[in-house]
Order: sequence, then C-alpha cells, then structure tokens
Amino acid sequence: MVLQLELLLFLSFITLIIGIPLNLSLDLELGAGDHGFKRADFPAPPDFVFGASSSAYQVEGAADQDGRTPSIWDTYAHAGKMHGATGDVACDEYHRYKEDVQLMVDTGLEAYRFSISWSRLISNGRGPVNPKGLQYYNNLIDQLISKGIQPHVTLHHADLPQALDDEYGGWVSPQIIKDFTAYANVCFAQFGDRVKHWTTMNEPNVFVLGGYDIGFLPPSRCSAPFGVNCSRGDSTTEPYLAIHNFLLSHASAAALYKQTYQHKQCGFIGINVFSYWFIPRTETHQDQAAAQRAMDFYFSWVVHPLVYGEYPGVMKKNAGSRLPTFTSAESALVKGSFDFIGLNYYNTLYADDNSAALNLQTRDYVADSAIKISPLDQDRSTFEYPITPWGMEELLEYIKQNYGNPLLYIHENGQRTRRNSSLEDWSRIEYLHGHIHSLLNVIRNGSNARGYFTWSFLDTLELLDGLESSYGLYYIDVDDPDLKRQPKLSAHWYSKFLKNKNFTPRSDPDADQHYFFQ
Ligand code: IFM
Repeated sequence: MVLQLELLLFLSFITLIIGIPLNLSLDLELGAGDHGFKRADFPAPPDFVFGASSSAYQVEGAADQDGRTPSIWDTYAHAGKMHGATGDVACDEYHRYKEDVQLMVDTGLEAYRFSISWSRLISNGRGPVNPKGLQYYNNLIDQLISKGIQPHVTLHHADLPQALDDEYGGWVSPQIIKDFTAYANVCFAQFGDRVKHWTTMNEPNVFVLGGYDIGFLPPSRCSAPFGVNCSRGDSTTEPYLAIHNFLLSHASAAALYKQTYQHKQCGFIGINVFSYWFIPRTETHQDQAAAQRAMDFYFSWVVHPLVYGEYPGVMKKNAGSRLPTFTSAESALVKGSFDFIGLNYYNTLYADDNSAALNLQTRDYVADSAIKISPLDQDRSTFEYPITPWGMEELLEYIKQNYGNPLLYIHENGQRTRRNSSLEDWSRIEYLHGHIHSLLNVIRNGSNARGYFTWSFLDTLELLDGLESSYGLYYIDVDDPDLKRQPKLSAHWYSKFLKNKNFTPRSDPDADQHYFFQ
C-alpha cells in the first residue's frame, strides 16, 4: 500500500534536525512598503478578529503538575513517537501565561485560540473538578480579557485523557459521549460567563485518520496492512466509528450549550475541521471526480452530517456497512448543531484517481476514498509548504456554495519551517500575506468568515514533527532555561499589519525588539 499512505504522510516527511545558526542581526533588504491591504479593510472586532492559535499539550508544559493526569498524547510522546520530544515542559505557558498574554498585547492580537486540557481540568477525565486546573484556566481567561483579547476555546485537541482510552477505548466507544458532555458542561458552567467562542473538537478528521487508520498519531490504533506498529485497532472500521462518536459527542455538547447556557451567556459553539483544497492532477474525468471525492472524504465527512444530517453519498456507497448510520433522532441532533465552522487550511494538494483500490477485498477509509493525493511541490528537501492562498479562496467559495455559507473562522493557517533555522522567516511572511489577502477577497465575495488565527503564536511542540519543525511567530530555544520568546520577522509583520502600520523594519544590531513598536 504505497499509494494512499501518502495521504497524510506527506505531512510527516522524514525530517532532519539541522541546527542552522540563528541570524539575529536583521540587517535586511526590505523594501516591503505597504501590504496592499490593511487590517482596517476587514470588519472591526467583534465582527471579525485576528489572532493566533495554540493547543494545551503543545504549549502548557507542567504535564504532571497540580493534578493533571496523562492524555493519550503524553503516552504517545513518552513512547518516543515524536522524535524524542514530549510536552512535559513545552513552552511552559502554564507558568508563563502572563508574559505570553502581554506578548499578545504587544503584537496586537485581538483573540487567542487555546485548548483546555481535559485531564488537567478533570483528572482522569471523569469526576470532580481539579481546583488547580480550574484556577489555571480562570487565570488565563481573566488575563486575556483584562487585556482586551477574546478567548476562543477548544475542548478537545488530540489529548483525550488516557484513563478513558484505557477504560473503554476512548473515541471508538459511545461511552465517550456522556463523559465528553459532562466535561463540556463543566467548561460552560465555569468559564462561559467570559468565553463566548467554543469549539468542541479540533480537526477530528486528521486525528482519526492518523490515530485509528494509519496509526501514526495518538492513540496509535490501526491494523495491517493499512497501518503498522499498532498493538490494537481495526483500520477498516474504527476511523468511521471514531468520527461517528466525535460527531455525536459534539452534537450532545452543542445541544447542552444551546439549551442551557446560550441564552444567558450569549456565546457561539462550533466544531473545527482540517481541509486541504484538492485539484485534479490531470483534466481527465477520473481525476476531476477524484478531486471531488477527496473533498467528500476529507471535509464533508465531518461537515455534511452537521448541515444535512447524514454522511456524503459517496462515503455511504464506498464504505457500505462499515460506515455507521445515524438514527433519525441522532441525525436531528447532529444536523444544524453548530453556530460556526472552524477551518484549518494549510495548502492545496493534487488528487489522482485510484479507483483500483475499490477492488481490494478489505478496505480502510483511505482505500474507500479511491484517491491518491500528493503535494504540488514534490521537492521534499524543504519543510515549507507551497504557498497556495488561491486554494483557500476556492475552499471557502466551495463551503459557501455547498454548505449554506456558514459563519466560519480560519482557526489555523501558517507556514512550516525548520525549527532553529532563521528569525528572518520571509516565507512565513509571504504565506501570511497571501492568505490574509485571499481572505479579504472571499469576504468581499460574500463569505461569512469572522476571524483569522495563525498557527501558531509560539514555536510549539509539533504533533507530526516534535521539535523539528515550527510554525510560530516567536521562536523559543528549548535549550534556553528561560525559554525566551524571540520575535521572528513574521511577528513584526503581523504586528504591523494588525496595527495598520507599514512594515518597514530597519537594521538595528543593538536590539531585535527595538523597532518593534516604532
Ligand atoms: O500543530 C498542529 C496542530 O496541533 C493541529 N493542526 C496542524 C498543526 C500543524 O501541523
């Protein structure tokens, strides 16, 4: 099975740690002038917000402190599956949140997207609230609000409490619905007076494909020949089962929020999905159909049930009885169970027809999709994504046309570079510039986009690459005991953009921060 393993594996190119020395001089040939657009061209907050994203395990650290218990991500990292890196310390935001919030203020962020660590708030995932966990999130939220930064909170970002995975298999069991809803209830009750934007799940489609089919993400469930090195799992059924339980858990939590909290807290609840835009590799009818199927299997797997109460037709056809069905009550619960969709868009891929996979005796989700996908840029020597903002425009237009133009946030978008490379991250500036400009185009074309969050604010522990790649506006040298946050050029660019100022940094060997607020 070469083929479709490419599907997500392209994200996890085998990478080398190369410590390219950091160049702090910023002695640059800039000439950047203005942006061609500015912050003020977008609606002002609260109608549209610009921010940055993170997730608990990737930034908090303090993994075994103050009552937090392990999540499946801790287990995965400690099994050495992240090139030896773990989130034990990460960016230490648990202890440095005040400093980080001040940096957000200085940068000009209007919103911060972070996730709650379920097993920090409720040790082992079920039972009493952990007072120290509660205090941490109250402190973080209060700090953000006191500085005028909107908190956008995700409830699950790949970090299911390990205890629930041990007890009943986590997302493959319907028992998760009750536990997730109880956890969400704690969050709404404790934080909902201040948090107005709730996202139940971060990119369940990627999580499930990596964690339950191919097996290279936590909780490492898969079966041969589709995935390797898993001690348990069934790639032919579990990805479908897990998404089904994600959707039912989301819908249950959303129903609770809408019935019990929304009228008094006046917030919004949504779900996040990861999506590429796909283009046919050739103009053949088969490849064109493959690009459409890629959208159905990738994006619509999650979003179609939310809008129409059922899975896409081609998924039902190709997966047959391995795809769970919604009862009519479940369908009614899932349908319309969101106020907004959060979208993680990074780049555009080629789709090739692979209908031959449908002849296999046994199939997983990837074989059912009958596509092969591959990056536009085949040069795998670079960590960086090809910059395809036009794909984001196409994707947002597709969502507008096919899914009723929902309220939408770009929850993640950012350039991947080699960690420990250069603070002069021009490709990230080019990437952000292109995508923000595209977002302006789609808004002008009537898309209901309400916000943009770059992934990521800080250089975090990366799910696929550990400490080998990074997406942050701020570099952190993990060998520095102070974990000092150092602005990359992209931090300056984003800051200038957010402040409606021109980006005209000048050489200043004395201080890399010096021109930051000029
Ligand atoms: O770091 C991840 C994040 O946890 C989920 N979305 C993609 C990011 C970059 O790979």
